[in-house]
Amino acid sequence: MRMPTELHLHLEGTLEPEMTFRLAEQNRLDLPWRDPDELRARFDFTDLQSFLDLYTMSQEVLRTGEDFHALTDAYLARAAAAGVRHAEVSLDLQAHTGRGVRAAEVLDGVTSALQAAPGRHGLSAGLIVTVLRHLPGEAALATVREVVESGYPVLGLGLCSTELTAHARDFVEAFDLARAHGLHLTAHAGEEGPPQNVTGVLDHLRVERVDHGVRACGDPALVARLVAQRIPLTVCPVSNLRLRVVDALHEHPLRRMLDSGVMVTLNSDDPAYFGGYLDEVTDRTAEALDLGEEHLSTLARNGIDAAWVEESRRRELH
Ligand code: ES4
Ligand code: ZN
Repeated sequence: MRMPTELHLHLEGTLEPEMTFRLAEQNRLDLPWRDPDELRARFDFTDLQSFLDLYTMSQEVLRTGEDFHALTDAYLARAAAAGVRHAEVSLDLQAHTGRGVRAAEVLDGVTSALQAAPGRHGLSAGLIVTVLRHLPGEAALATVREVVESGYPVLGLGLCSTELTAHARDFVEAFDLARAHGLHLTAHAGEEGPPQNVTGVLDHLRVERVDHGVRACGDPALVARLVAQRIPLTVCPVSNLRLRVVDALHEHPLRRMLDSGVMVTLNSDDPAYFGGYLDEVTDRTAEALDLGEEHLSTLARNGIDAAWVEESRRRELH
C-alpha cells in the first residue's frame, strides 16, 4: 500500500548529493567532498546534531530562486512516483536568510514549484515555514512577520532543529502571530527530547499536530491526551532509526501507538539523507513492524484527516 499524503518533509532534506554537486558548479562554490559518493558516505549519523551539521553545510549550494524551484520540483516528482497525492513541505527559511539569501527569492522559487504541482505532477502541495529552535524567539517572530507580510501562499508554521536547548515558551509570540494570520501550526517535539516537550508545544504553542512525538509513548497520561484530543503525530520511523532515536526498526513504537489509538501518520522527514522516500519508508516500516492492510489503511486515513486541506479536497483524497 502507498501513503496518499506526506506531512513531515524538509525540502532541504531532499537535496540529493548529485544536485548538491550540480548546484555547487553552477554557483561556483567549492565543496569539501570530492564527489557525490564521498558526500553520501558521510550519511552515517550518530544523533540529530550530527545530521543537522551536514544538512546545514550542504544547503550552502542553494543560492537562487531557481535552485529552490529545482529542489522543490525534484521532490514533487519523486513524491508523485511514490504515490503521494498531497504533500505539506517544510522550509527552514531562516537557514537561508541567515546566510544572505533573500526571503522573497527562496519563497518565490519554492511556492512557484508547489503551485505548479497539480498540473505537472498530479498532486496538491502546500508550504510550512519552519523556524529554528536553536535561534532566539525574537528571530522566529521576525521571520513570521516577514512571511505574513510577504503575501506568498504559506499554509503553516513549524518549529524544528535541536530540541535540547530552548523551551517552547520562547516561541509563543511567533506562534501567536502566525495563528492570528490564519496559519496552521505544528512543531517538532519528542524526537530526541522528553515527553514534556510534547506537552510544551501543545500547551504553549497550541499546535494542531506534533512532528515526531514518539517519545510521548513513555508517558501514559500524555498518550491518553493525544488519543482524546485526536492530535496527529507525523512519525518518521526510518529517520528515527538513522538518527538513533530507536536502535532497530522493529523496536519502533509506531505500531504500539497506533494500537493505543494515537492518530499516527507516516512520513519520510529527510529522505535524501536517510535513504528512503515515502514508498520505501512504508515498505520498510510495514516489514519491520509486520503491519497488515488494516494498520496501513489507518495510517493512510490518518494522513488524509491530518492534512490541512479544504473538506472537498479531503473527500477526494479519501
Ligand atoms: C530535522 Cl529529523 C529533524 N529533527 C529536527 N529538525 C530537523 N530539521 C530537519 N530534519
Ligand atoms: Zn523533521
